[in-house]
Amino acid sequence: MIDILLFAVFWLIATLLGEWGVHAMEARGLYYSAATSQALDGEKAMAFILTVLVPVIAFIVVMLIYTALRFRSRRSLQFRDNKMFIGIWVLLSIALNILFFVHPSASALEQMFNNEEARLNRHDLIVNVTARQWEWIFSYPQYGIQTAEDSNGNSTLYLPVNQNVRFVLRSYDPYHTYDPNGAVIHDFWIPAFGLKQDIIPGETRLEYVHTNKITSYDVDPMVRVQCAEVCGPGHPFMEAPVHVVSSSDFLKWVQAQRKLEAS
Ligand SMILES: [Cu+2]
Repeated sequence: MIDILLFAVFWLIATLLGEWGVHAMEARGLYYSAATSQALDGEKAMAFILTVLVPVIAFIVVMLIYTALRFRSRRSLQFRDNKMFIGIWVLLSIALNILFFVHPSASALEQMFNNEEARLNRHDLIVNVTARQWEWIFSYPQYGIQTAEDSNGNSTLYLPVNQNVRFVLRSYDPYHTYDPNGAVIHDFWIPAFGLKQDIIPGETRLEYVHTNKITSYDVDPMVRVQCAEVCGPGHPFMEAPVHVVSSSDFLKWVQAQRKLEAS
């Protein structure tokens, strides 16, 4: 009896410490500071799973340490034949898995699809993304920008804040000397956007985000486009900085890009 009480006390302490740690991490952004509403949904889902799992992990770790120290002798208590303990353990594991499948996985996906349908309209910013070995090409058909580049000629992605953005993703190589269609699979990944999508040659894929924070690669390395599918020797360098700016700064950038392309 005293063992169960002691174990309960240790389990409670470990759980409280773990929950405190999860919430401290969550307050600082779990892995990245989310820059789109989709990334925020993902972060919330991750925080929910961690919150539920902390007592389970604490139970296992405390149980391992406690039993190893307390029941070292040969005349130890054995749980091996305790059918009720095994039954409860297996049933709880199945229940937890079903819970996570329904919430947050399926519920968050449904919410994302609903948000997307509700928000999509003809005022969305369209960005055509072309992946080639080994470079990203961003064009803005609504603004007549063919290739968004900085003054050094490197691809950059500029987006206004609080804006619905539709990415049209293609793998194609307009600069290829003999076969523009001889493309390979790439993967469009912006960590801070909670967005990752394979780009298959011959296919056009769409992705949608709603930007909700002014940020850029200059302050956070997670705010960048990174190829996430090994696509040849240049793969690790296939990245481009992202800038989420105010709408007036975005229009200024559009003007500057047009001048750059006209020159
Ligand atoms: Cu690639």
